[in-house]
Amino acid sequence: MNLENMNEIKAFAAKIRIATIEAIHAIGQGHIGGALSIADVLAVLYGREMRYDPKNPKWPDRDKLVTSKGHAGPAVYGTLALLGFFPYEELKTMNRPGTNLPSHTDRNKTPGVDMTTGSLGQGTSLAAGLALGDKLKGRPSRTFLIVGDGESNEGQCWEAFAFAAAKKLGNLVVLLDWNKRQLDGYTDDVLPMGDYVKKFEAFGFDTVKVNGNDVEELAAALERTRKGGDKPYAIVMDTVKGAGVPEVAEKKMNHSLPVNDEQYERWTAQLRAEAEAWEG
Ligand SMILES: Cc1ncc(C[n+]2csc(CCOP(=O)(O)OP(=O)(O)O)c2C)c(N)n1
Repeated sequence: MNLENMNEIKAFAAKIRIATIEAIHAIGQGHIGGALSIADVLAVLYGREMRYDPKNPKWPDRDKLVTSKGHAGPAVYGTLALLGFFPYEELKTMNRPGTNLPSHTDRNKTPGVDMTTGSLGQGTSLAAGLALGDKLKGRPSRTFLIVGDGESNEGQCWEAFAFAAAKKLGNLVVLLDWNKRQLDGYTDDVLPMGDYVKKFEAFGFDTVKVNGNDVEELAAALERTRKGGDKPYAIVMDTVKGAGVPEVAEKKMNHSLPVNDEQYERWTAQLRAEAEAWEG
């Protein structure tokens, strides 16, 4: 996809949210908050930033996405279905016996998923390994790593970040989903992490903070990372858990919620109207 027009990317983000709700509604409940918060970055990544081929998901020179907060699978699946990696109807099988779409992302099951994740923290090391491997092989590929703020409580993340800086992985972009909430409350109550920008800078990253639900800001920040170089990049995304569906965003505990038929109809109708408005 090559969406240069921001309105098209906003429409794509609305469609990713619809597809996310589609998958969660079909099984009745799911990780909706942290899936919706990354819909905008997924729209920018797959809409204009990443190189990939839905017909050849294992193309070695593709860019890779590691969704280390693997429970955000519904948003990743929604994106990949919209791009034609697998049929859209398959979204309705998510988390059911025999599905190719388990609740957490799995590279052995889903075309387009580049890394298996779900045990928080581990995806950060895996992404650093992917980026190092591509660098050693001289590939043009870049690796994009989405990490949750609750997830960043895991010590393994910071070991991986130190490693990425030491190995000069300018082909690695960490996207921290700073949505302030985790499974059981606010990240600042569970284990406050302080100033992420200062932390990443201290770890040797080229760092910027953006509104992570604003596709223009995300696109500009991601464009800057194209130059590669000797430093890995960190984009601290100030987001809202549940962004795009006010009823979800307003609920304090919105990590995993049921979605009933009435909510499904109302939320997707609203998002469809938004997508149509952006598409003019
Ligand atoms: C190692 C590990 N511990 C605990 C869990 C259970 N768990 C799943 S999601 C989650 C909260 C994650 O919070 P955050 O990274 O902020 O994700 P978001 O709020 O963006 O969904 C927890 C504790 C897990 N998947 N892995």
